[in-house]
Amino acid sequence: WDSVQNILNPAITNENTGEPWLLVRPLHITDYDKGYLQILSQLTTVGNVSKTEFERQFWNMYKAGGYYLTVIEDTRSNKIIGASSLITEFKFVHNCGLRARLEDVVVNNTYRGKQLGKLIVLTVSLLAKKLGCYKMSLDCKDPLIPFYKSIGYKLEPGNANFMTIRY
Ligand code: 16G
Repeated sequence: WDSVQNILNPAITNENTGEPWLLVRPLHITDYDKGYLQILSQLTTVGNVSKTEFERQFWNMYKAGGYYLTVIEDTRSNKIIGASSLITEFKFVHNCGLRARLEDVVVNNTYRGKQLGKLIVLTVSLLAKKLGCYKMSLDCKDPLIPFYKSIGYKLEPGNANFMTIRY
């Protein structure tokens, strides 16, 4: 996580938010107590995840490598108020390239309208670029398409199909 901090630090200053009490930083294992999962539950089903399960999964991600989970903390309340994840994958294609996925982007609904979504997505997008990823992709609900378009993501003609199989 230190290396992530080093990459992020020049680009992310508190001035970016215009509200110096808002801090953009990597997820920390103690963020279970700062409401990280409550924030994610504004995006989708989280389920009943105990602190032990959270910590085990945190270390699974740490050991696997390639997970850059980023949060915004309101340091006045010590609560996580936004999140965004960059996940990287090694590939053989694109000259043994590195591919990035944007996942689990959410900003607490009481903090919306402050461009924090943009800030946190641009943060991890910049990180993906610095890591040398050849592309970053995401899937989202239809109403969010204009938001992602506004920060440079494009629907790829003939290649914009998102398919899933659920288990
Ligand atoms: C959105 C999210 C994805 C998240 C999913 C949850 C972004 C860019 N995309 O697609 O990361 O995991 O919603 O929905 O944040 P699900 O529970 O239906 O998979």
